[in-house]
Amino acid sequence: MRTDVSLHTPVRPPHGAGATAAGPYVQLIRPDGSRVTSSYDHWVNDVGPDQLRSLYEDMVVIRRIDTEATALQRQGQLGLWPPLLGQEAAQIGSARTLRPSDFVFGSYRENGVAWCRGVDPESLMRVWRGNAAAGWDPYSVNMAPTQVIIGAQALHAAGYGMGVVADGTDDAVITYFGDGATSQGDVNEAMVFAASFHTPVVFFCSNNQWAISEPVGLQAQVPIANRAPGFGIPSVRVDGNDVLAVMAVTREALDRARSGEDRASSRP
Ligand SMILES: Cc1ncc(C[n+]2csc(CCOP(=O)(O)OP(=O)(O)O)c2C)c(N)n1
Ligand SMILES: [Mg+2]
Repeated sequence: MRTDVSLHTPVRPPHGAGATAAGPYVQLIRPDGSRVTSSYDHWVNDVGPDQLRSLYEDMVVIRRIDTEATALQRQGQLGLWPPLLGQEAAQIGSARTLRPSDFVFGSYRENGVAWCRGVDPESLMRVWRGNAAAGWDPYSVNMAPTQVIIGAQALHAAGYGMGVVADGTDDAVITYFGDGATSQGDVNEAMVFAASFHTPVVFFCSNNQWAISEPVGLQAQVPIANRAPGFGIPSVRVDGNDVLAVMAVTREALDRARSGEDRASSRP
């Protein structure tokens, strides 16, 4: 299958390395900074000290931008700002695996991803000040504008993925959405289409444990990553505080998406 779900847990897992009450997850760096040996190591063998420093720099920069924008919102300079505090590693680790020709469909919270695509800080805030319908030109950075309709961007990704198949390129598509969004019809419909048409779409669920005031446990009786296999989409849970682990699982998912291995296969 050419689609994937990455579920990450930005809230520090409470039950020790490698597992929470909801089951196992991928982790390459423990909270104390020590390295965990994992079957995912080969996906990040090439990541040396320079790239690790660069990933850290990205996370520091977007936290600074996020802090400033949150302050501007509190001062009334922005009408709204969706903070990404705690989701830095998930956004940077995944976005830094993408090629420029890949296409991103994010929610309203993927400002760190947009930063990695080359969007400047002022442009990240334009929409939230009410100055523009889109903060950036989607085709100059290959990332769709901010999406506030919960889950709608997953459908756009599935459609774009069908276009990639028609074009016959090895580009990949990634769509980001929250834990709450997985209960929306749009996300479920997107997975049906993405799986049925063998599209190169990676579904990245940023599980920050809450959909406004609703905890994830109210809407999901199983780990959210377990929903994907029901659509025929392989899935993995990963520690969203671990930039290296997020990079590893996203590389694996993108590689599967690009490979085209399912395109020639017969359908049921
Ligand atoms: C279709 C739709 N329904 C309801 C809302 C109102 N709404 C805004 S944010 C949000 C919660 C989304 O939670 P989640 O998907 O977990 O994303 P998070 O904000 O945690 O990143 C809701 C219901 C909306 N924007 N769009
Ligand atoms: Mg959420």
